Amino acid sequence: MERVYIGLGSNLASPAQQLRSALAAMAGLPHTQLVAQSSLYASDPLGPPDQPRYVNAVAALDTELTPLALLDALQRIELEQGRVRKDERWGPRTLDLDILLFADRQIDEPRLQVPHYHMHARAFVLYPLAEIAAELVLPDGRPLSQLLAQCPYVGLERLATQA
Ligand code: ROI
Repeated sequence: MERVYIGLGSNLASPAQQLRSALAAMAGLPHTQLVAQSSLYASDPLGPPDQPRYVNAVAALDTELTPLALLDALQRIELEQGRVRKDERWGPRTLDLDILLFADRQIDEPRLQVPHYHMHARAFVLYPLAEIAAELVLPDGRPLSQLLAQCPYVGLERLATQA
């Protein structure tokens, strides 16, 4: 089993419900256990500002799937929940499931880069992640606490509703 962290995001079609459905779907993946989930957070959109606020969360899975098999499974969940890939860069989306970390692996393949390129400076990733893995150290040796210290808690709001 390897510990994997998944970033969840949505800003269309009942975002909180999208995340709840995705968490349930991930919990049902073969050879995989959902071991922790953060609170849901409302977050200001990164990218074009003329789109709704996002709801974000992070989940921890233990899995025996390979990274690409897990990626396939997550993309299937995105599609099953109605995701349509649009051309607009950084536009709104019904559901994003990103592999943030896969144990301490560093993966650089055309379909998959891990750690996720943009996780290091995104409050809507780092703060939910810290909720479920405060002591985490990234594959390059940087502690999560160091990334948090450099990433202000701005545009982010922890929601009372539980995932
Ligand atoms: N902005 C926020 N706040 N949350 C996201 O999950 C998110 N995802 C994206 C882009 C469009 C970059 N902006 C986001 O893919």
